[in-house]
Amino acid sequence: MIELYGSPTPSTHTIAIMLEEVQLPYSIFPVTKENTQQLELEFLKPTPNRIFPLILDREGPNGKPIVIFETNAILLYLAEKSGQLLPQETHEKYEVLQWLLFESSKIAPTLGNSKHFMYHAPEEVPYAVKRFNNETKRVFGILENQLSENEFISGDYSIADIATFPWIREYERYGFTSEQLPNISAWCNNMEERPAVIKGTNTLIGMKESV
Ligand SMILES: N[C@@H](CCC(=O)N[C@@H](CS)C(=O)NCC(=O)O)C(=O)O
Repeated sequence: MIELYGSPTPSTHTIAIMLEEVQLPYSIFPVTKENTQQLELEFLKPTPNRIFPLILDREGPNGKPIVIFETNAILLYLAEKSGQLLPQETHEKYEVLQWLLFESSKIAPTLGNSKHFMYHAPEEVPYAVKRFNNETKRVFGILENQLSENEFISGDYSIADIATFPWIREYERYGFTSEQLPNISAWCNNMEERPAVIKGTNTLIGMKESV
């Protein structure tokens, strides 16, 4: 049984969707401001970064439990464990890996900062809003172009789609319309029809976003 710890952020949605796709049994443990101290005692000491999501697989490699943080490290672990959603062939595998790393190094930090300065910052910082909004526009442009000739981000449906979708499906929050992003919006519609995406997304509804 895999234990998923997190709150309803894009990254935790990614892991819930992946667990649904590969059909590994799991339970979700909501992380709240109130229970982080207890979690700290149980897990956070052995992990150098106090961030979520994280998973605990009690039946890890060689029967030994394993704790993993960083969304895309968790995706890679689950892809390897299940033998699904990451191609075996080297060219195809690295195509997927480059988009997976693009998600963690560019998409999530850019959109996360953009959202923060637009909606949550305690003071207005026009330069930061402009900088991250410009970069957000560039990120959406890259994906719109990539999806113009591809049904999925890289070859067949893969962990690159699962990592990217929970961020990109919120395109309206960044000021875009579906008419401006026809390829992204078609890809989002396609993703939203997948039973695992529906289930993985719904399973976090009602949970507090609290860390
Ligand atoms: N690169 C990390 C980012 C995770 C992250 O920033 N998590 C936030 C919630 S969205 C968090 O746990 N923040 C708590 C803290 O910083 O103490 C990943 O993809 O897992």
